[in-house]
Amino acid sequence: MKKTFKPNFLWGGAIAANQCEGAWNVDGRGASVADAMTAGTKDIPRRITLELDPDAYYPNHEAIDFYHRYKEDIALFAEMGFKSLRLSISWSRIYPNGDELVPNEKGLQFYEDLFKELRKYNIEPIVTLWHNETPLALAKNYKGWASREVVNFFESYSRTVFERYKGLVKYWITFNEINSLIRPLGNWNHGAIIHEGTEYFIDQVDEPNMRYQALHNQLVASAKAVKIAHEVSKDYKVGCMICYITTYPATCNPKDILLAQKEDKIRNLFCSDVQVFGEYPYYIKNYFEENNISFEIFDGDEQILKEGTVDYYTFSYYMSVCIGTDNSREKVDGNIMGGLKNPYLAASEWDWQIDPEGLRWTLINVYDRYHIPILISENGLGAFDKVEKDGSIHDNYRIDYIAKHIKEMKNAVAEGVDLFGYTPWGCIDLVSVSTGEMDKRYGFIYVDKDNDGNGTLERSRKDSFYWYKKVIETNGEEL
Ligand code: BGP
Repeated sequence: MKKTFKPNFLWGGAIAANQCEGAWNVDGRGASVADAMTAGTKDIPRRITLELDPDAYYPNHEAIDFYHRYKEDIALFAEMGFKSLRLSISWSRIYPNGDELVPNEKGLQFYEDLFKELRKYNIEPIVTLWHNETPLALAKNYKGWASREVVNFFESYSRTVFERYKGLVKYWITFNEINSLIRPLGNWNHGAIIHEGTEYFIDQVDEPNMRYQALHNQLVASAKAVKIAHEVSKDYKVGCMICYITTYPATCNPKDILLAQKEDKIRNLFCSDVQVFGEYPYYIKNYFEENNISFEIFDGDEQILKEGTVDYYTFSYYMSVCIGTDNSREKVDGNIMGGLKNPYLAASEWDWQIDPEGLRWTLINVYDRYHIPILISENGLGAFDKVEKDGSIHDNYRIDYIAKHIKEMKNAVAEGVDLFGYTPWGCIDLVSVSTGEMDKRYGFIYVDKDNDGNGTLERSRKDSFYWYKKVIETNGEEL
């Protein structure tokens, strides 16, 4: 019998509050760390400014104004036949400074209305509690996630939303790409940590011990959130979310094989090992020792990690890299971390290597390890789009990218991987994290806005919109 996607497969798309909502200071919302990042491009790095620079442009402040236009956007998702939408709650809409005792009702009401709107169309919300946006005040007053108090604030925030949205939400994800803190790049938008001397997002001053303290605190906060969710409702399912950048050995030299295996564990598997198995894996202890990394594990933390293991696994997948011992080989950049160039692969205009078969490899690798249901919570191609005179957008490159990835998902499912959903990233154009651009577009829906903030914000359907609609209609049979 031919194996294919489950009949109730969660086809959909993914967005994040800070990259689409805008309305950054509306209805009582406080600023988040994302609001302190200026616009950039592939060649001009984003700056981090604790105080607003009146001469700079901050693309997240307005983003695509999803806050005011969500009904129109959800209607378009429904037209494509979405069964799910992965989206996030902006913490600073609920607790503007992060440390208040009472939540902001207007923020809570916004998400209630939003979830109800999704339910109207039978779109299942998959809600990320934290997607790269800690309240800015926690960065300024508490050293961000390096401070233990932030774990308590996050606990109140998660309890508030779990209680409020009972009956409206079933699937939760705790932290987006939690493994980002294994790299200095994660300091700001993941750790809410800034050191004197940091100016640019891509080149941050780093204190590894503090960064790993922040990561530990997030792992504990994630486990606490899982526990609370399960206490609040037995219907809640909570997942982890990993930025998986698949690591191939650059050659068949055993030294490369060993190095690639090690990197795969440190970069990709360590955090989910904690979140799925409930404890720090053996190899990370060696890694900490070798790299003189130390941080505080508080009384009771180990128990919390054990009790707060996730129900399902999710990951973002955009690309793969090669890992090898020969440093003279050509390097490539990547999402949160790069590696060596793979001569067999083409790359996007932002140099992310395109590797659909790597998605199959990764699905199998992860399922072999964890044996729990998997959802691909991000995947997609950031590309420039050209609007024709008649308003049409022929994004066949995007169709080609996604079709090839879905084909490999299907191959993994045929092998027996328990995949229950696919939410490609930026199903509507939104602000890029790495560069702050609008022109790095992922959407099936085009938004008329440019890198400098000009445009009508009008939405229109790209060719991929009609194509993806067919994919969903045929449950992935017609690609
Ligand atoms: C992931 C983030 C997303 C998204 C995506 C694409 O790392 O979880 O928020 O932005 O990458 O990255 P970019 O926006 O830099 O193209």
